Amino acid sequence: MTDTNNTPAQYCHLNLTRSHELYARAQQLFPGGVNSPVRAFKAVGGEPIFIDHGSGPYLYDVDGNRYLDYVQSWGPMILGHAFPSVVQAVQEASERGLSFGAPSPYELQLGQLITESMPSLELLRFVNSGTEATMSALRVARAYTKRRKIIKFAGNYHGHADMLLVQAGSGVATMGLPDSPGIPEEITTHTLVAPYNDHRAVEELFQTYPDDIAAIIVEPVAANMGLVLPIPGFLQKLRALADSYGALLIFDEVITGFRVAPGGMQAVTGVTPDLTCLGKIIGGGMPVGAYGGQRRIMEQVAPIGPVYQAGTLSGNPVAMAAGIATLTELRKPGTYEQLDHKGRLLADGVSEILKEIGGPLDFQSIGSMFCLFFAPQHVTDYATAKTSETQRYARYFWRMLDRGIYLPPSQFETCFISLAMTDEMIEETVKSIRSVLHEMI
Ligand code: KE4
Repeated sequence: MTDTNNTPAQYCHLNLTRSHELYARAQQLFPGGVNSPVRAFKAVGGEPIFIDHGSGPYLYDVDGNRYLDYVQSWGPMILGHAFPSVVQAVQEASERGLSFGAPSPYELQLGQLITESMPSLELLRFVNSGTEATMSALRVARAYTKRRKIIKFAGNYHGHADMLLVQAGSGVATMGLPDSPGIPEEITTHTLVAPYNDHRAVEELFQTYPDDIAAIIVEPVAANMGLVLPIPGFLQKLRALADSYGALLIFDEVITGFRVAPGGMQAVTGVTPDLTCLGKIIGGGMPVGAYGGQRRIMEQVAPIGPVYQAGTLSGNPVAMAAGIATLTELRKPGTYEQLDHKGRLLADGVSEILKEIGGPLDFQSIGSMFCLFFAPQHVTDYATAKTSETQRYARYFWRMLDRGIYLPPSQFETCFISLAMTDEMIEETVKSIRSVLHEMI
C-alpha cells in the first residue's frame, strides 16, 4: 500500500479501545490528558496508548497489545522493565519505610557507585529530576563565577526550568513552541543560545560577553532534537573556550550518563566538565537526579556554602535502592559490550536499508541510542533537524506501532535499546523498518 496523506494513525489497526476510553477521562483531569507533554502523541497525531505494565523488553497496553519498547521511559529502563533485582530492591527498601527526610546509607551507596564511574563528581547532590539537576548546577555556576549569563544550544533540552526554556528540544521542539509563555524576559535575557556543533558561535558569544558568562551547558550527545552526535573536536573546543574565559563547562549527562558508557560521554571523549548533571538511569525508573563536580565548586552548596538548594524527597531510600540495583547490574562484565553490540546490529541493518532506499533519511546512532531522521540531509544541529518531514515520521511511527514496535512519538527524541532485547528482536525490528520504509516510498 503506497503512502498517502491519510491521518497517520490510520496506519495502525490495533485495538486501542480501552486506551481511547482512558484518554477521554484523563483529558478531564490533566492538561492534554497527560503528565508530560511529549506523551500526548501530538507530534504523530492520534491518541496516546495507556500502558498496563512492562516486562523485560516489552510494554503491554491496557488493550493487551504488546510492544517492543524503544522509548524506555525516555532512557531510564536500560535493563528492561520490572528487572527482578531492581524490583526486589524497591520492595525491600519500601518495607523499611518509604521516606525519612534524613540521611540514610542508601544515598552513600548510590553516591559511591556514581563517583566510582564518574570521578569528576568529587562532590554531588541528589535531587528528584533532571530539571532540578540542571537548574541547580547553573545556580552553583553563577554563584561560583559571580557571573550571570549562560550558554545553551538550540535544540538541547535540559528540563523545564525557566532560564532553560529557550530554543529547547524534546517536547518544546515537538510542540513547535517558540518558547514557553509565563517566563519573564528578565529571566531569559541572560540565556545565550548557539547552534549545536558550532564552537565559533560560542567563541563569538564569549567575545561579546568576555566577563559575564558563568557557564556553557551542553548535551554531550544531543538527544532531544532527535539524536545528533557532536562533531569531532566540538566538546574539546567548548572545554578550551570555557577555560580561556573563566567560565564553567557543564555536561548534561541526564541521558548519556551510564548509557553510552559507565562514565558517560566524559569517559568516552576524555573531556572533563566542571559540573555534571545526571538523571534517568541512576534512578532505574524512580525519580532521581543528581548534580556534582569539582569539590571547590560544589562546596558552594548549602549547608556548607551559600547556594541554597533543597528537596523533601531528595535521596529517597526507595529511589536510591532502585538506582543502586540498576548501577550494580550495569557493572557486570560485558554489559556495555552487549549494549554496543546490539546498537551496531541495528545500525548495520538500517544502513543496509538506506543503501536500498536512499533518502531523504538520515540515521544516527551511538552505543544503544539511535534515531532515524526523515530529513533531506545529514543532521548536525537544530536547524537541520527541523528540516525533517515530521508527517512522514508520524506515518512511520504508526506503521511501526502496528507491527508491535513502540518508538518515541516525536521525530525530536531518541530511541533506546535495552539489555533485555535479544539479537532476534533487533533483527525483527530491522525487518519491520525495512518493510515500513518500502511501504512509504
Ligand atoms: P526530567 O526533569 O524530565 O527528569 O529531566 C530533564 C532532562 C534534562 N536533561 C536532558 C538531556 C533530558 O533529556 C531531560 C528530559 N528528557 C525528556 C525526553 N527527552 C523527558 C521526557 C519528558 O519530558 O516527558
